[in-house]
Amino acid sequence: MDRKLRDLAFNALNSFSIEIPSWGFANTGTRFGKFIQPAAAATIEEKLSDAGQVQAFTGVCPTVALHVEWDLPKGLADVPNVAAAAERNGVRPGSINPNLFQDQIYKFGSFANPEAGVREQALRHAKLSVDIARELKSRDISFWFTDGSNYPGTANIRQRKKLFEEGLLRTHGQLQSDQRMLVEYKPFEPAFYHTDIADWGMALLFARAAGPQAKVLVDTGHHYQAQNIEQIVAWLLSENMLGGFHFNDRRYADDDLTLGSIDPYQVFRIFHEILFFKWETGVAPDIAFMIDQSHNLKGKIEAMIQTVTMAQSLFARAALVNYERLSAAQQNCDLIKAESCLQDAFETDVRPTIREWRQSKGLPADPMADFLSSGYLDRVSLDRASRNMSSISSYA
Ligand code: RM4
Ligand code: MN
Ligand code: MN
Repeated sequence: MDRKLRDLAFNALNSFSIEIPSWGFANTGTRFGKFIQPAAAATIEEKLSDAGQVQAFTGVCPTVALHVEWDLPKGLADVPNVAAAAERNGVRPGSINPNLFQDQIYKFGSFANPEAGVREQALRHAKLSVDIARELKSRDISFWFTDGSNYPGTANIRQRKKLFEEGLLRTHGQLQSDQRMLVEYKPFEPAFYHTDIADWGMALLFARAAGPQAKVLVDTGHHYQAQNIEQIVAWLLSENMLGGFHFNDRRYADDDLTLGSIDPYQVFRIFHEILFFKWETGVAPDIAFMIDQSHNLKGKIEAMIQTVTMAQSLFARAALVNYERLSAAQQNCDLIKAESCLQDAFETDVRPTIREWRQSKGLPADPMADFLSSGYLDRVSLDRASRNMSSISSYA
């Protein structure tokens, strides 16, 4: 790789970090069952310890996303322990994820539940999530709602839209000036007829209605098969409404597979839109890169290291696009030249450069190999195996 490309890749790598989710280290499964892994984390201490390993070996995951119900079941009372455990393990609490879907009362929705009492409880949980975020010094509160219905005619869609506007507006009013509300969308599952926040347009309208600190969160697995995700990204960037990502790969639905395992070019195109925007406008957009994956069969920490290193590689490659050349080719409608700007960058082998970058930061050149030979997995498997085998009930 020539000097200029190497510098571009180094700059990109210097600016890149990605948040990992606590729930990615726990035993997870499908609605048909769960395969237990001896090394999976069950407590928040264990999840943060595993996340600390990913950070120690890759150096680009300083923060961990937390799910209130699973990681802070006692609410604010859990904050000191979580903060201390994060510090002990060399990571910081990241985005705070309310859980407005698991409690029995949410059978017919949370913010849009027809019953006022349930809506109040949901709003109290949203407020608690904002308070937890403040105490943990986390900026982003990331809202994903399962609200929707399973059969035509069973829900008043317009009324529910209004209830969401009210709930989000009220929750936005509780944010500190430096906090952000991220609104995530998903077309279906668990609701199978209509979902109240089904796509990026709905999330955008809700975020606008909520207030200036609300932005849209794009989970790459939350789209229909043929949807052009990078176009959504480009539109949200141009509207200054792109708040963050939940990255994962998919083949069929919300599969939560390892990033880049199915379609690395898709992820590359998303990174390209972001970097192209930055080059063209001179503005570095404030976007939280986060992973939202659930590795049911692969080892959790290994899958996370695989994800993080793939994300780094795709981001570095996206930074190699020759924007001057691309802009000129687009302007001249030179299709072959324009397209090849993306393809040339995508096909560049950045692996030696990434190894060099890691060594320059005192990180292992091959994080996976070093992690696997560190003995950590054997140690935690021994500690956790018997408990894991006898507890197959909790989701995370
Ligand atoms: C959902 C969605 C949320 C995540 C949960 C666990 O499908 O992606 O972001 O918190 O899964
Ligand atoms: Mn998500
Ligand atoms: Mn999802």
